[in-house]
Amino acid sequence: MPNRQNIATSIQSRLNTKFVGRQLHYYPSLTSTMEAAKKVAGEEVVEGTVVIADEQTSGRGRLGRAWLSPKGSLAMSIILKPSVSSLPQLVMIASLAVVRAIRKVAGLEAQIKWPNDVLIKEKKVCGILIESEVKGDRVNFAIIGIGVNVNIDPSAFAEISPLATSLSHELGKEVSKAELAGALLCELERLYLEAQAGAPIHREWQAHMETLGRWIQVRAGESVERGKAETVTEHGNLILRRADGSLAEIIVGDVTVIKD
Ligand code: BT5
Repeated sequence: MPNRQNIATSIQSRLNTKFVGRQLHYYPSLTSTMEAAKKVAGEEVVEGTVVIADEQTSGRGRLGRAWLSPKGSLAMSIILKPSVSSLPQLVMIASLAVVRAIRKVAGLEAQIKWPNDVLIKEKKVCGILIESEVKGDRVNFAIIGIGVNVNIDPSAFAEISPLATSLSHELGKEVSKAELAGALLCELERLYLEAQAGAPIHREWQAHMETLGRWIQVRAGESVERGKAETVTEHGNLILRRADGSLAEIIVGDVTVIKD
């Protein structure tokens, strides 16, 4: 059984980053890497600090939903200090980094479901959660939470099995979590720096988005919009064409496909 030091070292030996993952806190088990990262972020913290756990006992999704992360999955949180204007790009950066890392390490093609899911063959392999603390026009910190089903058998978890997949399930063999984490952090830093320099990363994001061109319903609280998903804006908002031809710009919500 590798010890804490070995796993952190194994991930860090794969990094060619300037700052992401240079400080890395690894835990065999945590309630949620978001909580642990928030504690660290409240103190003096180096940008790019990463918290990784082998399993989470109370992993969380958006809007208080649960995220299942048994051993075999990858759960990590990355602390960043972006400008307020680049906050909306974090979900694009994270999901694109996941798509690139999955391709590189597992050789699998993944798609993005707006706004924060990564899918393989229409099933969820990764979820992303962004939490931030903003005071005025200053971001104290933003935390990107990424959960990837790496080496789990989705059929063993009734609550997610119809909608979820994992890399090992798709590939028929296990994938190195350290290799995936290393590749993911490298891609994430690259995209983050490119985005800060003004690169139009929404274009690559859009190219991987399976939601586009489909008739969908987007629910956000009480509000429901239906229409054909046409495009995304540079901030990652979804542009929907309603049946009457008018356009709606959606900032948040949960997507269900009505028809292709
Ligand atoms: C998400 O929320 O997809 C964001 C998940 C973020 C998880 C990471 S892990 C590291 C960090 N620490 C945390 O505590 N969280 C972050 P949402 O879009 O709300 O989707 C949640 C829904 O996905 C649940 O209601 C389930 O239906 C489904 N789900 C839960 N666990 C899953 C899993 N392992 N695989 C696929 N689907 C899952």
